[in-house]
Amino acid sequence: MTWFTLHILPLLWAAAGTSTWTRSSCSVPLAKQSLVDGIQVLMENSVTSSTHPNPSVLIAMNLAGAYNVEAQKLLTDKLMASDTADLTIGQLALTIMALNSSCRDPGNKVSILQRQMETWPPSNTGAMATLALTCMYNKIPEGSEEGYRILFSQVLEEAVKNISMRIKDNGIIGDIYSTGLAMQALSVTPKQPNKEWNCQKTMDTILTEIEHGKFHNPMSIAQILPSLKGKTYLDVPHVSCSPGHEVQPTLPNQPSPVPTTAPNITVIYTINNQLRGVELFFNETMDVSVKPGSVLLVVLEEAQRRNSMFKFETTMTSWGLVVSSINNVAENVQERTYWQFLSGKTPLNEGVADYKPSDHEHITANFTRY
Ligand code: B12
Repeated sequence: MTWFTLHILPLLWAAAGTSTWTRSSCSVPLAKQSLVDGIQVLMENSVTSSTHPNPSVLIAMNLAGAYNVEAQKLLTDKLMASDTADLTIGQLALTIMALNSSCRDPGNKVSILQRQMETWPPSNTGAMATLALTCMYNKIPEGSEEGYRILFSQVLEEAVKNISMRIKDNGIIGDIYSTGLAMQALSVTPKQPNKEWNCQKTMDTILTEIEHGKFHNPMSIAQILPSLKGKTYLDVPHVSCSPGHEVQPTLPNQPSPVPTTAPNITVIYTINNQLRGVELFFNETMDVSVKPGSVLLVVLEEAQRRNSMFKFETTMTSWGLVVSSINNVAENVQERTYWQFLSGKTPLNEGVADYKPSDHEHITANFTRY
């Protein structure tokens, strides 16, 4: 995605700029506040000493005002200690931003990032790019060469146009998991969206999705929470780090899942590779029986258990487990190949550890390019 942003944003963010259009304002209604508290607590409690430190979670926690101070400290310390050699350029940029949001000095991480950026081919689309461009646009000093401002203005306009095209009638921008960052972008950009944007409608639809349990993955929460709190990544330099209001909200008890005696469901699972090497072409299908409510990962495990051709490998990322290889055919960043998951012909909008297939659903893992 927007590597561009992820790198320059931590270096160049600035105070929110002057707006040249009237944006619609929005906020979480009081009656729905507990929903937002609920997902924040869920996100904060995902931070443990054994989990991989996620900088986006720390940024969200600090922008929202952390409840769990221990988790905040643990995450800050882990990110502080992280070895830059283990991080991609985007992860390094997010780590620097996260440390800044905790009022910690990222030290030599910034110069390492700067050096990496010199040989990094930027691609600049999407919400993060809009945030970074806005940040830089707001920093262009008065009296600097006009061409510079015009250039930024044009690129920003293009980026905002791309986001505007994705605004749906129910307020969702792209899909529910891209809406958080898109909201941030539209709420700071000096450029008017090409399509009218009703922020409250977006917020209300997202709150309904939260009510339906669609935001349980900590990373999905980290990307939506700032917008629900009226914050954006451009607010990071203004975060106050003095101890404050860390009182955990009292939340209604979550109903614990009742053990089910319902019969198993059948998921039709296909693995398909038509991309790599003649000897590796395959298209295999298996009916897999699992407990109702199982996530797709359980289907994959059961398929692997029954037939070695369905063997797969996973890699841990900020969003959780990615299926990186099936039947010895592995994703490859240089070749831009990956295993895409579909239900019927529709790509899934969640990963295998979150998506719950229904009875007789046909899931395909298709090796393809992005
Ligand atoms: C780029 C991207 C991809 C690329 C990543 C390859 C690469 N080297 O760049 C590709 C095309 C491979 C990809 C695949 C998928 N993606 Co994707 N992806 C993104 C995107 C646009 C940016 C991620 C990024 O670069 N972050 C910045 C870097 C610095 O952070 P990072 O943590 O190092 O990034 C890594 C993870 O994000 C990981 N990743 C990317 N997508 C996904 C999806 C899942 C489920 C997991 C666990 C990890 C993961 O790959 C990145 C590079 O290693 C995000 C959008 C977003 N809002 O985050 C969607 C996003 C994370 N992807 C999403 C989805 C659904 C998928 C797929 C499941 C789609 C599908 N139908 O198959 C698959 C994964 C399938 C699998 N094999 O397990 C959703 C996740 C929503 C959710 N609730 O889980 C997002 C939020 C898009 C959206 N709005 O719907 N993705």
